[in-house]
Amino acid sequence: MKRMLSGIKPTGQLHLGNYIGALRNFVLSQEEYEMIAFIANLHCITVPQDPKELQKNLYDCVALYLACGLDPSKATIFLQTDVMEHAQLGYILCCHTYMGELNRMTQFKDKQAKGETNLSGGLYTYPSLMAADILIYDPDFVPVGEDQKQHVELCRDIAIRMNNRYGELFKVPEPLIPKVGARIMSLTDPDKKMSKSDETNKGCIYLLDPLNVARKKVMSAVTDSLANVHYDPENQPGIANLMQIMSSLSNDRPFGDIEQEFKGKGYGDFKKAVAEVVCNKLEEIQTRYNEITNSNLIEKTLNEGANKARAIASKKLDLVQKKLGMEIVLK
Ligand code: ATP
Ligand code: LTN
Repeated sequence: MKRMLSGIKPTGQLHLGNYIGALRNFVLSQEEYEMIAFIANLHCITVPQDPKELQKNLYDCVALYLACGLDPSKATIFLQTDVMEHAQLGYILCCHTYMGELNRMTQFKDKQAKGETNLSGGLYTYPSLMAADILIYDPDFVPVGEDQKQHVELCRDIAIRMNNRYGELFKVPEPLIPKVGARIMSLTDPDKKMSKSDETNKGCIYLLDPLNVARKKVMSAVTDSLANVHYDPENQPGIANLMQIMSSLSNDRPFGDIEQEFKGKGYGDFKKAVAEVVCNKLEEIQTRYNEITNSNLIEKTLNEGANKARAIASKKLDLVQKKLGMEIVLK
């Protein structure tokens, strides 16, 4: 069985972009692949966090993994900090990553360009830790949204470099980017990606938003004056974004089919239909979330997940350290 691995940072509340671009695909993949899904709680402290808020986000993130349909009997679900091998391999990979490569990573460059001061060393070297998260499990595929493609490509380069230098160490994984929904845009500014760090909160639909709030956000989404429900991301980015949301949440319904249904109808009718699809999905997720938070499923899932993950990760770390000559091999 082919293996898949991915993670999400609990830096804030999970939103519809995280669901459509990543989480939904983890859930679909668990049927066909051996799915490993972790919570990247080391990555989130690369920027300052309020400890109380982080704790709440962390808990919700695990609960939402399960509420969105990840099944602990099929997928391995765990916290990054429960498998310490990630950080150790992260350091080793950091020593095999060039500063020139890290300088090219857009996530760091964007923050620097915005003039943000006191950026941490952890933020700078984060792609090496992400490479370790992946390579320590030898996955075949890494399902992520568009913004993470560059990091998975760097991970491949590090794997190839180390395989060439030390002999076969790592499988070289492929990023898996969904055809529709890899970059869900903000509802208030369809040129910007839907993001946890949305200052107004109006452009971002959180998975735990009350349904009336989510409905209002969709109804106020920025569109255009062309009055035509047509898939044209360049000239009608707002409408294209709503079509992507509708399509992904209704079993990848074809755009042509959506265009046909709303031919000659106003944007009001279209938005109402999108809001309906979004609210139905949120309601399903939130009902399950409430059941999970009232059970002991989270603790059990994380304990079992960490044990399974540790067994794989410790073998790989051992192999890497041996191949690099870092361990004493008794004669
Ligand atoms: P944010 O920018 O919203 O804080 P992020 O991309 O920095 O989020 P994560 O929350 O860890 O970090 O992302 C988890 C997964 O969700 C990644 O695979 C990422 O590519 C995907 N993702 C994040 N935002 C979107 C979006 N707007 N559309 C599609 N996929 C997304
Ligand atoms: N960098 C990712 C989260 C992440 C990840 C990973 C994704 C950390 N480690 C390994 C896939 C595989 C993000 O910011 N979204």
